[in-house]
Amino acid sequence: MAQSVDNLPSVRNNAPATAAVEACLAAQGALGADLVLLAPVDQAIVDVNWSETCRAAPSCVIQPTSAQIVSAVLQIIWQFQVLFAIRSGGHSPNPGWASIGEPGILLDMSRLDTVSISADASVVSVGPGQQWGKVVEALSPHNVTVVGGRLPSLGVGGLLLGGGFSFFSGEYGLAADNLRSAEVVLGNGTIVEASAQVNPDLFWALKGGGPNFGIVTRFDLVTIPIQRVYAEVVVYAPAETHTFLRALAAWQLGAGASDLRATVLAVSSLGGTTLAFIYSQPVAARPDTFAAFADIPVLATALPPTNLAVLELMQVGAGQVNEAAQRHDYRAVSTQIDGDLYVGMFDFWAERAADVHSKTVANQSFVIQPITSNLAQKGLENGGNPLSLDPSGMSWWTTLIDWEHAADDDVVRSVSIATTEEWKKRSNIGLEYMNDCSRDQDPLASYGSESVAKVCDVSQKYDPDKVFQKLQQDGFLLKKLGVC
Ligand SMILES: Cc1cc2nc3c(=O)[nH]c(=O)nc-3n(C[C@H](O)[C@H](O)[C@H](O)COP(=O)(O)OP(=O)(O)OC[C@H]3O[C@@H](n4cnc5c(N)ncnc54)[C@H](O)[C@@H]3O)c2cc1C
Ligand SMILES: *[C@@H]1O[C@H](CO)[C@@H](O)[C@H](O)[C@H]1NC(C)=O
Ligand SMILES: *[C@@H]1O[C@H](CO)[C@@H](O)[C@H](O)[C@H]1NC(C)=O
Ligand SMILES: *[C@@H]1O[C@H](CO)[C@@H](O)[C@H](O)[C@H]1NC(C)=O
Ligand SMILES: CC(=O)N[C@H]1CO[C@H](CO)[C@@H](O)[C@@H]1O
Repeated sequence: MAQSVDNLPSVRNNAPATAAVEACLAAQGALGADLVLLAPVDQAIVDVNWSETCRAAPSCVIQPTSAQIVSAVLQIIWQFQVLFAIRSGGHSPNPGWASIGEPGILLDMSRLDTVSISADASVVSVGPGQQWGKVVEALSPHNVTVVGGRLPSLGVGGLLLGGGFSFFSGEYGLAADNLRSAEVVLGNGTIVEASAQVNPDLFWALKGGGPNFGIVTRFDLVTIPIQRVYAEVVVYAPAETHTFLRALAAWQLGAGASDLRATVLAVSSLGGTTLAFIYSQPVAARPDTFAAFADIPVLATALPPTNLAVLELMQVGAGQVNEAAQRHDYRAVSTQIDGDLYVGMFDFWAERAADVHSKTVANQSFVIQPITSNLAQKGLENGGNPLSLDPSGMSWWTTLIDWEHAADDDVVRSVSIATTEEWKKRSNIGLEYMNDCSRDQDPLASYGSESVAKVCDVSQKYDPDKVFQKLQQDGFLLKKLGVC
């Protein structure tokens, strides 16, 4: 790195736009035109993103095929002092997290897409640019799966670095808690391993600390012995929303806390609630464990009771989500489990969501994710993680918004912001789950001062030049906390 640092003064004299073009040309000279795509880049590559809010055309797109190439790219980025962004699956709806315009370099990880299964199928090594559907599909013939994303198109890299909430997290913990090791390219280009044995502080920090320490080029995940599961999806009318929310809390405090094979995925909107019952093994009929919901009248059945492969379950989920190209945002807050609280907050939100819908045709929805106390326990058993979760059960709430026009961005987001602020006042739990956080939220700060201090130490130790704070364009970055 000494050589690059020597180069800095002359580079700094250049206008930033010129530096980015020069960095792109230098990268292309070193790595070839196959891996370094100069502007104007093919629109299809620019547009790999989930939300239109993140469309941006960079000075060049670099598509590394190995950790060594990522290392070379980071050295060029440092030498030319150019802004960059890292994109794995591109599902972050936050503008500038996994997208960047000119002047800037987009590191598109999509060609780091290995899925390599150990001989006994106990560990799968995955490239960050792979999608969870492909990982699950490859594991299926071995009768195992992984704790990973709930939709096929979700990226591996971003989801794991934010923690990762799966259908199986109640039983097995966060996706990141099931990491055995990872390969990381540090800011100075050095390639290191991280595991409980090697660089254990870095390993701990990767399990929810976000993009603050290095670029992860390989994740080794422990597999879990699940292949087929029970699922059923019902729809409740809007008039049943309060009954449903109270039943959800009762279930979370009762059978849902002890029967760890059971989980639910519920999306409530002004149009009613879609609820999936999921059991992590095949069974003949809806298990009694879901009895808390038995008395709610069903308006429609979206998926009759069935046993299906994990990938098929993910595909059912994809059918429920609006994956079409338009603007999206989501927002996170955590609370205690409390039916009255859920009902009060739903009403607070619904009034505002209806108002904005009538003005902008934005669709908003309201999701409460059940977090078992076992989930926190699994994290501790596996060496802990930066989220430092309260060991009592809780709920991770998120509001999702789909809308069409940039001119509506502020008014549409204002509903979620107002709801989050109100919910935070009524909540006993400060955690904001990174993967569900919006651009102005501060998930790292919500992990608590002890965690933040450790995360700061890791950043200082592995990225002393602060490459990921200074040159990474945006993201849930430690520098925003102003404490390190
Ligand atoms: C429809 C939908 C469904 C979702 N469902 C779930 C769910 O079931 N469970 C859940 O936990 N979350 C879920 N999420 C949230 C999801 O985890 C985040 O959007 C996550 O960022 C997606 O990962 P990605 O690889 O696509 O991220 P990207 O958008 O590519 O990146 C996100 C962030 O991570 C950084 N990053 C990405 N890869 C790397 C890397 N290799 N090294 C360093 N930094 C990197 C990026 O720079 C960026 O800051 C969902 C999101 C959507 C849109
Ligand atoms: C997977 O399970 C099926 C059905 O039980 C069985 O026939 C098959 O041999 C199993 N495959 C492996 C690789 O264990
Ligand atoms: C909102 O939902 C309606 C009904 O499902 C749909 O027709 C419309 O396209 C959605 N609008 C947006 C912006 O997602
Ligand atoms: C890169 O940074 C790491 C972490 O600070 C350090 O251990 C390593 O020696 C550095 N490598 C070089 C070549 O400077
Ligand atoms: C791969 C993918 O979904 N790309 C989409 C990204 O967003 C743009 C604009 O919304 C769409 O046109 C792309 O299809």
